[in-house]
Amino acid sequence: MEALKTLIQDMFHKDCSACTDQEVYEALLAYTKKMLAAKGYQDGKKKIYYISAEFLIGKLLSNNLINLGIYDDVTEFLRENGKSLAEIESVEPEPSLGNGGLGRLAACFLDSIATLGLPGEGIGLNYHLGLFRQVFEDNLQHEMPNPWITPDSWLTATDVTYMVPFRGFSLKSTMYTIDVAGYENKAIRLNLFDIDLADESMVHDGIAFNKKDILHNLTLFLYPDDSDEDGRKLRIYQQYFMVSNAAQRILDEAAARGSNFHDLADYAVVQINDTHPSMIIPEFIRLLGERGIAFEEAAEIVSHVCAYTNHTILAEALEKWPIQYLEDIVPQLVPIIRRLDEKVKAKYPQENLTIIDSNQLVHMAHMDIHYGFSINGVAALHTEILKNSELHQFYEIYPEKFNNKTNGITFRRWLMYCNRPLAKYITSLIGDGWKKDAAQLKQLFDFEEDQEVLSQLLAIKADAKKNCKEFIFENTGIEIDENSVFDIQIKRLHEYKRQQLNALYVIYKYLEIKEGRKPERTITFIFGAKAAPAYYIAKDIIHLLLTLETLIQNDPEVSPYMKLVMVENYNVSAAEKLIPACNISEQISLASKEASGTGNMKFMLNGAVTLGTMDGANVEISDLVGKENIYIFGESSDEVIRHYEKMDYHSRAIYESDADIKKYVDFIVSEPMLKYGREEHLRNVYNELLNKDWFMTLLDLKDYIKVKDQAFEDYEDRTAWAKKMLVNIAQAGFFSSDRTIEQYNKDIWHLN
Ligand code: 4GP
Repeated sequence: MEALKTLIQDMFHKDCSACTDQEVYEALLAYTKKMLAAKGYQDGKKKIYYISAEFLIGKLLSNNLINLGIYDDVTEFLRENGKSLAEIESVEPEPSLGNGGLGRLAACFLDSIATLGLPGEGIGLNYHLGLFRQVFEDNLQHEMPNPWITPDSWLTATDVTYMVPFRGFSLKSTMYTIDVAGYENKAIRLNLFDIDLADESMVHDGIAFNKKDILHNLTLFLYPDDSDEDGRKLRIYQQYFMVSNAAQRILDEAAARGSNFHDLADYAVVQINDTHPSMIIPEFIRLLGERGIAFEEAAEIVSHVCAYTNHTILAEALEKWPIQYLEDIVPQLVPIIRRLDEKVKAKYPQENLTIIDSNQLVHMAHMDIHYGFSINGVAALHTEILKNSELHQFYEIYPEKFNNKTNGITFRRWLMYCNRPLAKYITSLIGDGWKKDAAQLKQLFDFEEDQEVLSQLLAIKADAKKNCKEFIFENTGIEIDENSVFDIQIKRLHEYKRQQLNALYVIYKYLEIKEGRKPERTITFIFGAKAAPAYYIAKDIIHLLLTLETLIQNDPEVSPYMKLVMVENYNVSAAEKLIPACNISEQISLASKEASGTGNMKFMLNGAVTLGTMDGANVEISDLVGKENIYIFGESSDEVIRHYEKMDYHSRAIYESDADIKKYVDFIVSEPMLKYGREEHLRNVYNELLNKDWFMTLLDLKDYIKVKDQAFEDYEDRTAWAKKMLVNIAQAGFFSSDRTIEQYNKDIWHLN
């Protein structure tokens, strides 16, 4: 630590102990950046470019210290100087460059690519104000800008710049880099492109701004409101800016490594993360044209470079842009897309395979599938659904392109960092081979009957809950009982994820307590979720949850037995505090709708037991841990798909035929709720459940209540519960993103 000591002296002319937390943070930042740069970057002839609209990287300081192998030394050095790393970390702003699973997956993947020593980089945009910062006021969500770029940040400006042409003007870009450390390995880069004239001062009244002022607004926000035409067009500006920069950089780098472009596929592979980067396909063809390669060959080259990952079957995410928008914004791409479409139509005239449909909409995913060489889903069930229903027509013509890559998470952040006591304890039992070879966690099975180990697992969980209690108090002002069961649902707010189902359970429990049936142990229901600003019903569901929070808090008959807390501005840092403390992990999406989920994996790894539907990666979790170590409820995905096909699901019929369900749903707009909530918002949720309920909440409600009650009952047998925890941890190895990335490399990327 001598070097750090000297650096602090040089920077601030005083000892560490005399520095402020801000100063120590700045010194650690400089120190870590230097160490990362000194390690150099992974190199190789062929490189993976992971292009994504989101990279939800979280705070980086501790993670980098861990991956550099100096976390313990630095912690000790700080302690000697009267400082705590936890406090210094609170100075670090969290970049809000992502929305949810898609973005966090991209961040885990970068960690694993670096750790496995693969040549690669991430490419995205440098959003100055992130997604948004969530603020609760009057039990409603408000959105505020979420700035994160400070003079001392992980971003380093580079001299890489490109010109990106739009109709009527061009924009100059600058590339910024964030180094992502591999665990005990070199770093790779996350490259974020930006415009030079981004003007944060144009933002007013929360997150409103002039959507037409592209010269100044292009990189202000991730996912700007697309409820009007200007918003949708802004998204196209952003997407093209991202992929044109990416394509120019990839061609430059390939050329520098010796490519003549005809052999581009030997130098570069592009993973298109969801459909936001799809325009890279025509952009490559355009740029190859400028470099003397004719259309037919260029299309062929690109088809060997680009691979596409689908992250959801929800129509809203399978983007379809009016061709007129592309004419208005990137006219240079339109003749290329038309030619790509003509080639497809010449071979496959069916309407459901076209790139440009009869309504003049460009189907981005269709372009990816026709002109990419691989398409993968993100969990076994999801890939089967893609093959058998959602994208069946493509599977019929390109069966060889389809493959599954079940998601994973980096154990460096999601265990070694966020739950150090558990990580240490595991190492004391089985050594530290699991840090690089997660399958070794299975060795924990040797301790399944060991009472001492089981009680240690419970003790570590109890400590994590104490810490979490403090975090929750700081965040919400509510004091929770650390001995209560922590039941946690943290994820984007979306009707398909069914936070409303969980809310109906809370109502059921509230009414039970009111009627004198008290739970054996206090329950703490914990939520964290942001709703997209223009997704009104999602915001109404947040209002429902916050209203329940207030109602319970103000009801002395109920609050000793249950609490509901909704964490404000849920983000990666909050997840790191909540996940180690969780007892029951809520993964309750409507079967068939959650592509994979990755929160489910994080919870399992930290010894929570899943309560979920047979959806996404829950299916694989269930196969691994066995039915005794997971709580499964609800209709199967096959049945759900059949309901959609037959259009025979009517929530109102369930409501009318079941007095209990009616009672819970009616409670949403009852007098006690209206005392704390706003009728308009609560009634929206009520009406939605009764008249539409597109994600079949009421279908699964009874079974959910039954199985959840069973989980709470089982929790009381502490030894049996500890065994469930152990089995979940022992089987979590499969969900390491190192395993996922090895599979991407073996089946798709072929690096090294
Ligand atoms: C998410 C899916 O909803 C989630 O199931 C999956 O685990 C994650 O991608 C990573 O593959 N999708 C999104 C999105 O976040 O915006 O479509």
